[in-house]
Amino acid sequence: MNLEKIMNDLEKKNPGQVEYLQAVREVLESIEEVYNENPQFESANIIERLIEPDRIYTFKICWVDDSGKVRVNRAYRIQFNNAIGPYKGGLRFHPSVNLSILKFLGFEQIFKNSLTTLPMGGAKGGSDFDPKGKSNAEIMRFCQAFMLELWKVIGPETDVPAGDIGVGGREIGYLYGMYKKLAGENSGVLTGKGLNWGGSLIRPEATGFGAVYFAKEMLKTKGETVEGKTVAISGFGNVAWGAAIKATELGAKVVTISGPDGYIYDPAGISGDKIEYMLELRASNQDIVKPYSYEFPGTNFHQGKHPWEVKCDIALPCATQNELVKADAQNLIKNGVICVAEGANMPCTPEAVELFLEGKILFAPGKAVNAGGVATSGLEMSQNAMKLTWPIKEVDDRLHQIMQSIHQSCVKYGKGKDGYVNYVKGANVAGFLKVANSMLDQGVI
Ligand code: NDP
Ligand code: 2IT
Repeated sequence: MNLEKIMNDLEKKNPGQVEYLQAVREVLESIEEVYNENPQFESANIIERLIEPDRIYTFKICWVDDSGKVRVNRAYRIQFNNAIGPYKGGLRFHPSVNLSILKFLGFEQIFKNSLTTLPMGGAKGGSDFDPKGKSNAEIMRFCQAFMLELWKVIGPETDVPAGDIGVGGREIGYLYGMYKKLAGENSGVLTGKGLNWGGSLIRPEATGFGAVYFAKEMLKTKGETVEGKTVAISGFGNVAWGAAIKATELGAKVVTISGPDGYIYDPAGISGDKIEYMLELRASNQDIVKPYSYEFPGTNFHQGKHPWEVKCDIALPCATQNELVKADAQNLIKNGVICVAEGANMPCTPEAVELFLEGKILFAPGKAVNAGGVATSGLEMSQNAMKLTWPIKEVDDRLHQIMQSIHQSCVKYGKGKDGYVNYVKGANVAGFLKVANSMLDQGVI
């Protein structure tokens, strides 16, 4: 593999798409060795076929705000690769959304979904719509307008969207309602649905639960447990709150959460009623982080700072891409961090990842750690297809098993001669091999 040539060509074709280029480089560096050992991949030009999405839909969303003003947003759906199953991946509503961010997410999703053991291809979509400060009625009108376009290109056997940043249960409800009306069928085309209308138990908390299950497996390789550990978490969204609940349940103390404007440090631990309080604020679209520091005495809000300056044993970045930079990694290492598990997609910059790997810290990438979310989406699809609802225990047991299986795959392909597991390499190689071999089996299409 001529990695630099591939990257140069990709950059020429996709100028300025920094996040996308970052995600591709990471995967190619990891798989270079296994790729070179298997000349059949090169003969079938697998890399070039993998780094070009199958198709990208771009569309305009027009909607009317509460003051009667007509607003216009840009939206996308990227169907990246369906070698192992229908396209599958979330929708992100955030003002930063652009083609580079969605391509990086769609590309990562191919390998993540491959790791889950379930038959799902990779996709991502979303819009530069900013849900912050919008009324419930505005959110509904936007979601309906979004689906007026999207419904034409999705379906339960073709492409199954879900949530991501800015898209949770409420948005999935509005999107699903409109899909059903337009398509005239009720086959569960979105995942993350409400429990009364086809959703799966555990899906809302699955990404965070799965991340903690994965961290538990990582710690086990060092004879350690989650119990008694201090945990720093960033964000307080879908992923972060599930992780906070599960880490607390397993006996750890969660001491931070964050938003874009800073973080909260709560030395007494963020659990129980405190999580309930934040979920209530979140449900009514209110700011969470600052009010928390007023509500609970003994806690501090650190304006403009990252939580990674706090001493912790386990760090779970659960907010957004490239939020944990080199200086943060240096702080964490200096303070004796044992395990860094990415709850978000690509939250650590390449420089930060390099420091963790050099320092032989237990470090695992989002595509392995947060795969429990999409895996449980896959379980929701299975339940919809069977017209059944599994009890909590069944879904949770399956999620647990899937996270253990992903961990085993990472160890299988990432363990070095010195015994240190490079989870980045392990996840990328395991995810890649299944997809590449499926592409070989199915010919040039
Ligand atoms: P949410 O929108 O529910 O939460 C995102 C959280 O991150 C919010 O607390 C938000 O704060 C905070 N945040 C956003 N931007 C920044 C920033 N620049 N700096 C600090 N904090 C920020 O999203 P999710 O929890 O769903 O997603 C979080 C991450 O997890 C993303 O990377 C996503 O791709 C990934 N992921 C999500 C899955 C899912 O099932 N939802 C599955 C797998 C991965 P505020 O609300 O104040 O803006
Ligand atoms: O990044 C992700 O894996 C998600 N946002 C969840 C995707 C899904 O289809 O459940």
